Amino acid sequence: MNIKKAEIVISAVKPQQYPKGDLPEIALAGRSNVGKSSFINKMIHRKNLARTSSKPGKTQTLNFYLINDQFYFVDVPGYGYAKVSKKEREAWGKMIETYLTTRIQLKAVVLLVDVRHPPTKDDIMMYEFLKYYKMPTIVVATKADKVPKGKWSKHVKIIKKALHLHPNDEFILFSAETGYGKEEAWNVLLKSMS
Ligand SMILES: Nc1nc2c(ncn2[C@@H]2O[C@H](COP(=O)(O)OP(=O)(O)OP(=O)(O)O)[C@@H](O)[C@H]2O)c(=O)[nH]1
Ligand SMILES: [Mg+2]
Repeated sequence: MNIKKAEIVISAVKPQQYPKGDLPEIALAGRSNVGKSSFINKMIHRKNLARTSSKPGKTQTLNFYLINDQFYFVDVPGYGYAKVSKKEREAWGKMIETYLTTRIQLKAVVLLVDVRHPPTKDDIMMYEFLKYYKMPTIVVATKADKVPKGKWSKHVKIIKKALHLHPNDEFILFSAETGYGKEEAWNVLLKSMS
């Protein structure tokens, strides 16, 4: 995929702020700090267009990144970040739910999980939520560089089993550090938008 142009269009908190038009959108969901913003940056080979941080809770709004004037990556705030108030958490939950359940332009959700660990309760809940709404989901197990190659298949098996991965859903092993899985991810993303 040749990226000629990538720009942030809006950080939205409510539907009136979502971009107009009917370009397809791919949303990134997952636990705080799992690597959603890093995934976007790696895919479009930009160092820091989507702001990343070693501190969880960096992304707090729905950030719409327009790629090649063709489609949007939508960076969604991560869940499972302890250091926010209950009220804040509820507000984020509503914002995310509204977007995921009402946005017609949304073609698929990339659900990122950490390949090092079994999915958390929140990961499983998120996946079930997406399946309840019949949302095409691409599970990306990221940070593959942090697990020795010989152990990849064992970790992958555990994740697929814990999620009860739906047969129609794609699963991709990925690393934002090395770029492993990037080409496969592009193939799957383009297919989901076609
Ligand atoms: N080694 C390694 N580190 C990664 C990878 N992906 C992300 N990271 C690191 O993990 C940390 C969190 O990455 P982010 O991309 O900011 O995570 P996020 O999911 O956007 O986090 P929030 O915006 O807080 O929800 C950063 O320090 C990244 O450098 C990966 O594939 N490999
Ligand atoms: Mg982020």
